[in-house]
Parts: sequence; C-alpha cells; structure tokens
Amino acid sequence: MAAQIIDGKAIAKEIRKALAEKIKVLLEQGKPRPGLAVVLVGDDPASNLYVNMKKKACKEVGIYSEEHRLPGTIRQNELLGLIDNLNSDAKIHGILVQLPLPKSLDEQEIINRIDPAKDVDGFHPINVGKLCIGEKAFIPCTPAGIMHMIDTIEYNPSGKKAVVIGRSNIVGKPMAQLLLQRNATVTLCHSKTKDLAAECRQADILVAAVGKPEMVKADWIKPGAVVIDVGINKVGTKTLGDVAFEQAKNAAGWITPVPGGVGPMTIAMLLNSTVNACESVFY
Ligand code: NAP
Ligand code: LUD
Repeated sequence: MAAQIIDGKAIAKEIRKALAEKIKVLLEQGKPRPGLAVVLVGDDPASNLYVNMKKKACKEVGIYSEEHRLPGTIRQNELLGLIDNLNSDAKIHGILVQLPLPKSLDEQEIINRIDPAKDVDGFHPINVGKLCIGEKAFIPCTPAGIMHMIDTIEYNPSGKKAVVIGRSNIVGKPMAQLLLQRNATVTLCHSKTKDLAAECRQADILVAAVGKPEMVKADWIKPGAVVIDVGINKVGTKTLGDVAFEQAKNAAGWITPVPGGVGPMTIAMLLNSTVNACESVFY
C-alpha cells in the first residue's frame, strides 16, 4: 500500500495561523511584539533563499524581523560586536546566525556569544546541554519540526526503533536526543557506519539527514516505517531529498516529501521559538 504523505507545508501553515492569533492576543494584552534578528554572512544562494523565506514568514505572523547581511570578508571581532549589540537590544528576542559561515570565521565562538535566552536556533552549548539532560530549552528548529510532524500523525515513538542518518549539530544529534527522550531506541549513523542499509532496515522511524540525493533506497525501508527526509539536494533544476521518494513511498507507512516536508516545518518552529523567547518561556 502506498504511504501516507506527511504534508509539512500544510502543517506549517496551521502553526503559522495559530502563532499569528497568539501574537495578536499578546499585543492586545500590551505585551511586546516578538522580534527576530537574522544574520547572514556572504552570498551563498541557498542561505539567501532560506533567510528570505524566514523574513516573509515573520511578516506573515506579525513578528518584527531585521536582517544583517554582511560581506564574506567580515572579521570575527566585527561579527562578535554585532552579536553583543543584538544581545542588548530590547526589541530583539531571538538571534539567528544562518549557517554555514565562511571558513575564515570561528562558527562556534560566534554561537557561544549569543545570549542563550535569545538562541532561538538552540545551538548554544547551554541549550544543547539542557536538551541532553531533559530540561526545557530552545530546540534546533529542524528536529523540533520533525517531532511535531511525528506527533501530528499520532505516532508514538516509545519502544520503537529509530535510526537517524547524519550526526550534525543542527539535525542528527539533537534529533537522536529528542527521539531518545520520547523513549525510542535510537541508532545514530554516519559516514563510518559499516552496513547502513542493514541499520535502516531495522528502523520503525527513519530520519535521513545526509545531503546525498536519493541515497536511501526503497529496499532499505522496513514496511510501514515512518520515513523523514531532511535532505535538500539541488540536482540540475530539481530539488531532491536523501530518500528515493518515488520507490520509497510504496514501502513506507508515512513519508515526508521534498520540497514541502521538513523545510517549511523548520521555519514554523523558528517562529514558535521566537514567540517563546519573547515570553521568556525558558529563562
Ligand atoms: P552535514 O553537516 O552536511 O552532515 C552530513 C552528515 O551525513 C554527517 O554526519 C556525515 O557523516 C553523514 N554522511 C555523509 N555521507 C554519508 C554516507 N555515505 N553514509 C552515512 N552517513 C553519511 O548535515 P546537515 O547540516 O545535517 O544536513 C544534511 C542535509 O539536510 C543537507 O541536504 C541539508 O541541506 C539538509 N537540511 C535540511 C534542513 C531542512 O529544514 N529541511 C535543515 C538542515 C539541513 P560524518 O559525520 O561521518 O561526516
Ligand atoms: N542555519 C538553518 N542553515 C541551513 N525548504 C535552515 C532550511 C527551510 N542557523 C541556522 O533554516 O535552521 C537553520 N538555522 N537551516 N534550513 C537549512 C539549514 C541554517 C532548509 C530548507 C527550508 C530552512 C525550506 O523551507 C523548502 C522545502 O523544503 O519545501 C524548499 C526550498 C527549496 O530549496 O526549494
């Protein structure tokens, strides 16, 4: 039987609608308007696209947003200075530094400088640590969006076998933590994993976050599994996921499309975290 498609675009739209309502109420109560600062260094076309999408989404729900577009030649100290200014700017509740940064910059030092209470990406070591010990924290937007999708289909990860491919700080590692927290038995795979196909075949929940077009084949998928495709790969004019969707959809129970799956959820979660930061939910 063909899998059910998890429509991230539609779920994200619902989230934005609810957030717009919530912000309206907050403003009526005399609360401040949530504000997000997005920092973009250099001219990577994909980053540029994502930042534009974030700006548009903020506008739609009523979040104040400002962009800081900086040349790829910017010095580390200048960027740290900007973060300091944003940390002390009362109208800014969330700070997002779009990754990747140019190789000439020390990414972790920049992230460490962001006030953890404004770290809507959940990349600061304080938030990473809080996530690991199960305290409330800002959660990286992509894995947060994926958990939301899993909840939307009313799939309970408890006792299930979850396999995550990719161990980045932005997707794979926090994804494994979130699934573990929900009592899945988690395997985290990467480029040194010996038999990736065999690991995947065990998975009730399979999350692919690698960046290799259609690497996950239909016969790697356990029949009925929940398949979450995080990959965004530009191949010619096409955008392909990490999963060979057309074949995989006949094996999976649920599957996310690319585009229109995880991507829109990432942005919806960013908006949600910005509203939470404004309300000081976590600090
Ligand atoms: P990343 O930092 O590029 O890391 C890729 C991971 O995949 C690494 O852990 C790497 O292993 C692993 N890997 C590479 N080749 C592999 C192989 N042949 N077998 C098994 N594992 C392999 O990853 P990322 O930033 O998480 O991004 C992954 C993909 O998701 C990209 O396509 C990106 O564009 C997309 N993405 C989408 C969203 C969204 O919202 N939809 C958000 C973030 C990222 P090692 O650690 O051993 O090198
Ligand atoms: N850096 C992210 N870098 C890259 N696609 C995103 C993303 C939306 N600090 C920081 O926003 O959370 C981040 N925080 N990331 N990403 C990737 C990652 C970051 C990727 C895709 C999308 C955000 C998205 O909406 C559309 C979709 O999948 O439907 C398609 C867009 C297309 O390329 O066609």
